[in-house]
Amino acid sequence: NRLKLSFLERLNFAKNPVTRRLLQVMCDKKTTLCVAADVTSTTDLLNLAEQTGPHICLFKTHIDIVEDFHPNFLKHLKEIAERHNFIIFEDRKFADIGNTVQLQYSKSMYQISSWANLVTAHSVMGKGILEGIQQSEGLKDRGVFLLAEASCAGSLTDQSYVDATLKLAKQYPDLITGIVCQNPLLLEEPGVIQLTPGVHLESVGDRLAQQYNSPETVVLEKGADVAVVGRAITKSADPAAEAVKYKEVLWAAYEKRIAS
Ligand code: 5IU
Repeated sequence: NRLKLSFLERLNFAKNPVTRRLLQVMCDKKTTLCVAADVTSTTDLLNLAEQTGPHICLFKTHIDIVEDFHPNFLKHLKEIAERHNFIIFEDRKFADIGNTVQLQYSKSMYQISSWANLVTAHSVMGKGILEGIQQSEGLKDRGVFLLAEASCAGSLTDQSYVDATLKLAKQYPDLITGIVCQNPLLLEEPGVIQLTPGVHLESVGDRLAQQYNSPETVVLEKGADVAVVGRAITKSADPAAEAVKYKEVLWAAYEKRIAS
């Protein structure tokens, strides 16, 4: 069962190249922290990447909330990612037919496929989305996190949706990096990563239905491999110090999990 294996042991099971790179980064930097960079200016994005970079494995963007986007900005982000050894992850949540997703992924001013090694996709539309991503132009090494469950209250996903999502993921082992979910589910494949958002040390939620668990809870009870932390870090007075705090609590919980 994946929950008892070390990330290094799991590396050999991973079929997707970005998953292998991610597991290697996690081991090398001793971090399972993904920062959710929900900020709206390129300056704030680059500052956050610079400050949290040494402590994260994934830098998760929502490029369509950036108000002053310019393609030149991506050069800077990629340079920071290389220097601090983290992976850029655009949380695009693709949810259209394959042909449209292909255009959204590789065209527009964002050209996501040219700079983000990882993206998210909804499973609701079936295999077309995954085929569309797989067959697009762009970076050779690419991976998809498929959404099975959400952290927010009132989400419409039920057990049959979750089961169907896992079944779909299993059909694309070369493309799927992981599943976004809130429970250990039936996800037993050691080569697939569980990504879990909704993590905060101090708060239990926000005013728009977001729900939080502690880092220990998501790793030890909910099965998270990588934890997504947004405002707990981005809104803090010292994002770097806060990232260190989350990294350490998360890593200690992971070590406890594989030792127990
Ligand atoms: N996110 C969630 N919950 C989900 C999914 C994605 O919070 O179920 I799927 C995203 C949204 C945001 C980040 O970019 O993760 C969490 O940010 P906060 O830690 O600030 O709530």
